Amino acid sequence: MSFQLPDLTYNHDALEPHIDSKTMQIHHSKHHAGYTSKLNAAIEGTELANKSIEEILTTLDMSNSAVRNNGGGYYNHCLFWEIMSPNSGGEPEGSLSEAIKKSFGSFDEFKSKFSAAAGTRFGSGWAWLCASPNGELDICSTANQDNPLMPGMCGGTPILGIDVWEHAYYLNYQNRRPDYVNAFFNVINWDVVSGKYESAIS
Ligand code: MN3
Repeated sequence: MSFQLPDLTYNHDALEPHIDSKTMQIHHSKHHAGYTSKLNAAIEGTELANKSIEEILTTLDMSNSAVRNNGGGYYNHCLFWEIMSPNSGGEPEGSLSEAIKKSFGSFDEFKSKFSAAAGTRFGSGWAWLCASPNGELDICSTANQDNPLMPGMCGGTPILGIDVWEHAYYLNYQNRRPDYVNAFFNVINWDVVSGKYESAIS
């Protein structure tokens, strides 16, 4: 079995002006495709070849840098494409909205903390919103292509993540990472994130 690069469910230009078409095209068809093929090469013929990506990451030998970097890159980008869509943004509803209020005080407070995590990650990495089985939410960030599923990371199930590698925003935003993070909030598909929250706590 090998991992496949997932198709985007929207066009490359669908997230404009927040994320530009050229960035989406290169990010998906070059970067994510590269992680996918390198992950497949790294697990071929090993005991990892028949495992799900979640199993691979939660039981990862962190010294296996090929699987750590490319398995993380594969999983992280799959989640990233999924939690964005055109005509979205705004705020979540229902139980996720309640959980955000309970864990952070308000949506604005959550946005501020998440943006700070994304803005202060030095170099390349990701910021995450994670859910614990008891319903609590937490924000963290990871370096490179690490993620919360890996041993020793911040823990919980990632339900929202933002890629803050320069390849995710540099064509349009150059050094202005905070502007990119702010724009990201206009393309978050909260229905998808809410679905991930429900799955993580049930
Ligand atoms: Mn990326």
